[in-house]
Amino acid sequence: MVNQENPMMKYTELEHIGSGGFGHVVRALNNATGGEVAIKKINLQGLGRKELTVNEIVIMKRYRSSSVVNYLDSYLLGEELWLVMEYMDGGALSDVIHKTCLSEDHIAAISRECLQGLDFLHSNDVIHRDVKSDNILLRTDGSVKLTDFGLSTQLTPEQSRPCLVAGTPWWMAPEVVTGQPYGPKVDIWSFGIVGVEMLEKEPPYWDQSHTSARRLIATVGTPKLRQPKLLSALLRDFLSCCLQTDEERRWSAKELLQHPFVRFAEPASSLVPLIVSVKKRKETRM
Ligand code: 3AM
Repeated sequence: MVNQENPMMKYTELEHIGSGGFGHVVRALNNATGGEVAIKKINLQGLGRKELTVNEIVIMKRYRSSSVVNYLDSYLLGEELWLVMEYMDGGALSDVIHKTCLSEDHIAAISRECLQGLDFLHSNDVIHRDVKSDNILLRTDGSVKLTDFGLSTQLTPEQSRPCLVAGTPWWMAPEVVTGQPYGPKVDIWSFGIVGVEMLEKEPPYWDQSHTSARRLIATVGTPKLRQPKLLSALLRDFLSCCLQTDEERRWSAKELLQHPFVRFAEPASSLVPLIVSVKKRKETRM
């Protein structure tokens, strides 16, 4: 499944980008092409880490699109797996959310790009299962892409409605936290929570523990917005279509792409000044 060559000959590491429970990510140069890549160095020794990594590679290799971060190569170095993927120079949406204030126009354009990614995955019977602003990456050309497929699942005729509780608690849909069988629309709920993050900088119940957040999601249903009166009626309606407790009434990615909030959104290039300004601010603080 992995490339047998020595990646040290092929790539030159440039800088450490960040770390997570899995290991860390570096920016590197492909010596042959001069192009930049991101290398996720995954420590395979953690609990369940091998399964998550194999899953991530299988899904990334199988599904390529302009709205998902594309897989380039992978290498095994002892207990470390190097996952080489396209480099997203604008960083994560979570960073943009924390460093600036997004306008409704920005939210609409980002939403359309994310929904295109979700529509692509769902049309291929894949559920991402960990949609959150940390897993949405940006590029300074305005592109917005989904990443981190470790928890994603490929639906099959035998397993078309999983019930395994998977994801990050605050973003989980009610049917996930209550252990019901679920479908691709769990990603739409999580995406609705990303909408709340874009407005309020954090998901609902962020100050609560995992357990309390899950209990509140199960009992409260659609979360209340802090200042709904400050939002346009279109944005409020769009979020309510994403955050329907009843899966049947929750819109699909394809339907949401037709919602007027998203349909009349500015092109992705309108996000360039925002992404570039956040990147510059990060660089000057380094
Ligand atoms: O630690 P921060 O949040 O700054 O956004 C990801 C996160 O950054 C970044 O690596 C860190 C650890 O996950 N990251 C992940 N994949 C990336 C990619 N393909 C990436 N940055 C750029 N391109």
